[in-house]
Amino acid sequence: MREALRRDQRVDADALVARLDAIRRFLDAVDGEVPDTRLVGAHTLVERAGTRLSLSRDHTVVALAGATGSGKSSLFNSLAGMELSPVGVRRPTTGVAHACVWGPLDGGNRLLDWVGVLPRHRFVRESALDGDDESALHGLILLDLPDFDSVQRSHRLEVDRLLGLVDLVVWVVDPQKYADRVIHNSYLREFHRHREVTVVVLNQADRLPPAELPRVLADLRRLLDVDGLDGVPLLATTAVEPDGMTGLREALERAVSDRQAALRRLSGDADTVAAALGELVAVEAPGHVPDAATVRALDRALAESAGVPAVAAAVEGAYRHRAGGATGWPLVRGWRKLRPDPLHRLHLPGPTTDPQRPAEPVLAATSVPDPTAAQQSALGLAIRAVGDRSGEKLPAPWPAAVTAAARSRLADLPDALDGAVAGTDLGMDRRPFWWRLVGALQWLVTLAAVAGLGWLVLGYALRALGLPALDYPRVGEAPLPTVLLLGGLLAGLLVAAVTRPVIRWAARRARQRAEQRLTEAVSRVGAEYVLIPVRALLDRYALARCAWQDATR
Ligand SMILES: Nc1nc2c(ncn2[C@@H]2O[C@H](COP(=O)(O)OP(=O)(O)OP(=O)(O)O)[C@@H](O)[C@H]2O)c(=O)[nH]1
Ligand SMILES: [Mg+2]
Repeated sequence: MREALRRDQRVDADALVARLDAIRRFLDAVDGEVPDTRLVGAHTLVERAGTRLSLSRDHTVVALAGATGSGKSSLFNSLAGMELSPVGVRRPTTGVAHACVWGPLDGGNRLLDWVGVLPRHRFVRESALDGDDESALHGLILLDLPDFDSVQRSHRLEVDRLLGLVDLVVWVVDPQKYADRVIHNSYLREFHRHREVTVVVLNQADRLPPAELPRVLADLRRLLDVDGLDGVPLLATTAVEPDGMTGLREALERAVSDRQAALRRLSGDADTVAAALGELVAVEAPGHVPDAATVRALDRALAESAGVPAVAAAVEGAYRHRAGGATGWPLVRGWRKLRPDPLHRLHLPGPTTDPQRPAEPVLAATSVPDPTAAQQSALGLAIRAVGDRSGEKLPAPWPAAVTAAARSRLADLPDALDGAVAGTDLGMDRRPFWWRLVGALQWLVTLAAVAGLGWLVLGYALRALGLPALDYPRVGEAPLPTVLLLGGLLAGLLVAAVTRPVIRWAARRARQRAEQRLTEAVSRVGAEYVLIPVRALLDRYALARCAWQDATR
C-alpha cells in the first residue's frame, strides 16, 4: 500500500492526474459488476478532482472548521482584518459559509461558485492601505464554516459538503472542548490520510493560565496522535489579540506559496479511495481457469444435452441402413428401403443416395430429442461449476459475478447446440466406392441366378410342350443353368455374409467419427456461450486490478 505523503513531499500534478485516470479506468472495468454503493467515493473523487484541477490552481481554499464557539469567525475576521462574519454570543452563530479572497477575484469566483459559497457571502481582501502586507496571502480563499457539532442539521450537512471540497482544513478547537468525542471520532480521525493538508489550532489560548498552555497542547497532541494525525502542525492562537495568530498566518502563507494544498488534498483523497477499492481486487487475476477437468465435464454435459449420443447412434444405424441398401441382395433392396433412415428421422442432413433431396439448411431445427430434466440439471451444474471454479479465489462480489457470467447465455444454449448439431458434417454424404463394387457384384450374381432360372424354366416349358429338349452345357456333372442358379444364389448369400461384418465395423467407425465431430462442435458452443463470457469477466477483473495498482503508485 502507498505510504502517506510526508509534509515536505511534493505532489506531481501529472502523476496525480495519472492516478485519477487509473481510478476512472477501474470504475469502467467494474461497471455493472460491483454495487454502486461501494463505488460512490471513487465516482465522487473522479468528478470532484476533475473539476478542481480544471479550476484555478493559483488559489488555495482553506476552511476554518470546528465546534460552535471555538472562535472560527473571530479568527476569520482577525485574519481578514475586518468584521466580515458575525461573531456572536448566541450559539451557533454562523449558519452558512463565508469566504474571503486574498488577491484578484477572477479565478477565485469560479472556484467559489463550485464550492457553493453565495456571492453575498464572498469578500475580497484587497485594500490600497495594505501595501504589500497582504501579498504573502495572495491566492488564499479562506472559508468560515458553520459549526459541525451543531444542533442545526443543515449546518452539519453544509460542513460535511464543504470539507469534501476544500484544499486545506484548519481545525479550530478551544480549551473547553478540545477533547470532545465528536471532533475526534467523526472528523479528525476521518482525515488521517490528509495529514499534510491539516492544521490544528488551539484557539482562545488567552483564556488559559500561561503555565497551563503547554500541558493542554501536549494533551491535544496525544489525542491527535491517537487520531492518526501525528505530525500535523498544532498552533496556539488568540483571535482577540492582534499578534495572537502569527503562527497560523505563517502556516497559511506557506500553504499559499507552495500551491500544493489542492494536489495534496486530492492525493490524500486518492489514497483513501484506492485503499477502499483494494478490497475489491485483493488477489491476482486467475490465469488458467477453469481447469481442464471442469471444461471436460462441461463438454460432456453439453454433448448429452445436445443429444450427441443419439445422433451418433443414428449415424451408425444410417450407415448400416444405407450400406445394406447399396450392397444387399438386389431382390430385397426395395423392401429394405421401406424402412426409414435413422438420420432422416432426426431431420439431419440427409444422404446423397437421393440427389433430388435438397440439403437441409444448416440452422434448421433438428428433431433430436429434447434434453431430459436430468440432462438439463447436469448441464446447469456443469456451467455453475465453470463459474465457481473460475471465480472461487476472487474477493466478493466477483465470484457471484463470474457465476452469473457463466450462466449469462444459458437461454441461447439450446438453439446454439441444435444449430451446431445440424451444421456438423457427419461424414454421411459420400457413398464409399466399395459399396458400389459390392453392389455391382450382387447384381452380377443375381443376374446369373436369374439367367440360370430362366434357362431352366425354358427347358421345362419346351419339354412340357413335347418340343425337343434343350441340350444344356455341363459344368462337370451339373447342367450350366443349375450351376448358374444355385451358384448365383449361393454367391449372393456369401457376399452378403462376408459384407455384413465389414458394414458393422465401418458403421462403428462412422459413428466414432461423427461423435468426435459433434463433440468438437458442441465444445465450440460451450466455449462461445460459457467460457468466453467468463473469460471476458475475468479480463475485466484483471483490468480493474491493474488500474488499482496504477492508482496506488
Ligand atoms: N478570549 C477569547 N475569546 C474568543 C476568542 N475567539 C473567539 N472568542 C469569543 O468566543 C465567542 C465565539 O466566537 P465565534 O467566532 O463566534 O465562534 P464560532 O466558532 O464562529 O462559532 P459558530 O459560528 O457558532 O460556529 C465570541 O464571543 C468570541 O468573542 C479568543 O481567542 N479569545
Ligand atoms: Mg462563526
